[in-house]
Amino acid sequence: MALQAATILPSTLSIHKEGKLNSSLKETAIFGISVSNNLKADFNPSSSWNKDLKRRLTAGSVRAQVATSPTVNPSAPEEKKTLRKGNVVITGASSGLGLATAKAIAETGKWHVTMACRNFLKAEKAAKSVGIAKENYTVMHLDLASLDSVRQFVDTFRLSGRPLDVLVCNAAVYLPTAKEPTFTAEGFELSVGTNHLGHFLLSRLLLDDLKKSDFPQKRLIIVGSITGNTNTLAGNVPPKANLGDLRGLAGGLNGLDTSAMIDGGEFDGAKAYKDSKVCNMLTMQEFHRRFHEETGISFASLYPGCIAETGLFRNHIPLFRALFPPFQKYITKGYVSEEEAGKRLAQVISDPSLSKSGVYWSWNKNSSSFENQLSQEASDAEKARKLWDVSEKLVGLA
Ligand code: LMG
Ligand code: NDP
Ligand code: PMR
Repeated sequence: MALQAATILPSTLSIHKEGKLNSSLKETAIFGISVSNNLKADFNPSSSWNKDLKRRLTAGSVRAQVATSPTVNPSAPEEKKTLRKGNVVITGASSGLGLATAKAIAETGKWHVTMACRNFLKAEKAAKSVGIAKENYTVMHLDLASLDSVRQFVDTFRLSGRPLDVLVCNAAVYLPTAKEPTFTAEGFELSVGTNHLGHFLLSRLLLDDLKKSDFPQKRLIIVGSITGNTNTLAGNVPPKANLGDLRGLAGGLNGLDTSAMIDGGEFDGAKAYKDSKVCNMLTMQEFHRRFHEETGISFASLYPGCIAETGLFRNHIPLFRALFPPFQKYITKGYVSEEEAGKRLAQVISDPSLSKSGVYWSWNKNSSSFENQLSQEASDAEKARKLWDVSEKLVGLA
């Protein structure tokens, strides 16, 4: 531990001296709420909901359901956009950021949240404990550490008949004290397998569903982090993220005939997590390049702030868990509460002013959002393309 401290401190202090973290970045103010979302209609789970909606719209019977918006003229084409709740799927909504986001977005009354979770009971209890109204959420089973489970989730979601308007890839595991790698059902190292590969397959499969949605603002959000970005102080705390030439990933991350690490190096749980976050941010940009223009879907990533008390740190040593929150609150001042972080992610889901595609959002001390810059590696287009190709093969899409 003393050695660890000795290796961390000099590098963090020298980075700090550069003192230019995020300072040159453009800020974007947060504006009000969605106009089109003001309209409310109950969800109709028939597969022909879309046609039904249009029929009711033209018949004018929709007026009965839109008491909150008396100015609507159903025959005006621009008002035809949305007369129903938005539907968002959030992975890992059973704790931390995912749960806080589910609560924040459900509370608007304009969204139905599908909580895609590996522990059904835990998720149900969590939703109840934070007071999400029954009609505003559904728990559906999803274990990202199994590609079969990902495919099953997609099938179940489709059977539900719900449209998909926004997908949030939020779930993650962090194994900082693991000495040996552990693996997903398909034998991929667990952190990259869960955080990146599971989400990669999920979002590739659900892209079709997003395309079909008639919602005015369709989004695919993949949660990133500052610790994967080596252009920041936090990203320079060892071990640093580095995907190298992806040789370990190309070999299947199985720890047998190839390394369990993306870059082919020795296993390091903290590095595997940070590498997985780089993959998340690269994947978002590759989606943007391939699909934004064609589909109109907005692709985004974000760093919501340091939510130092979530379950993410459950595998860290007790001393770390005790000191990390005060360290972030009083020394780095990077701390945010789960509630605040949930509101931030909820903005990326639904705020019209955060609809730009290809953006990595962050928030400043006044909680104003801005378009942040990614590190060189996390914005490397060639690496993103290669990551996409290798990941496609691993999850059986190519
Ligand atoms: C490591 O453990 C794992 O071993 C490794 O495998 C990997 O998982 C890695 O990145 C993940 O984590 C974490 C270990 C690293 O952290 C701890 O064990 C936390 C306990 C540290 C105990 C030190 C007590 C010192 C008291 C300081 C009081 C402030 C609270 C500090 C909380 C630190 C939490 C991160 O070990 C360290 O991180 C070493 C930390 C060394 C103390 C740092 C003191 C803060 C200095 C901040 C400098 C910022 C610049 C300010 C400049 C001011 C100049 C005057
Ligand atoms: P939590 O541990 O509280 O939440 C993680 C969620 O992921 C949990 O709901 C967990 O389920 C779920 N999960 C883990 N493995 C799987 C799996 N195999 N299948 C399905 N779900 C799974 O952590 P946070 O809320 O902090 O993390 C949420 C996101 O925020 C992550 O992407 C993380 O990288 C990111 N982030 C967090 C920061 C922080 O400071 N905490 C900072 C920056 C980014 P279960 O409840 O069953 O364990
Ligand atoms: Mg970090 C501005 C400084 C800052 C911020 C915003 C974070 C965020 N961290 C900062 C600085 C430092 N951290 C410094 C100076 C140190 C050395 C003392 C430090 C240490 C540290 C550790 C040991 N920090 C950590 C750890 C973890 O185990 C966490 C981690 O890396 O998980 C991968 C972590 C984090 N610091 C953050 C954030 C957001 C994390 C949580 C991980 C994440 O979600 O990406």
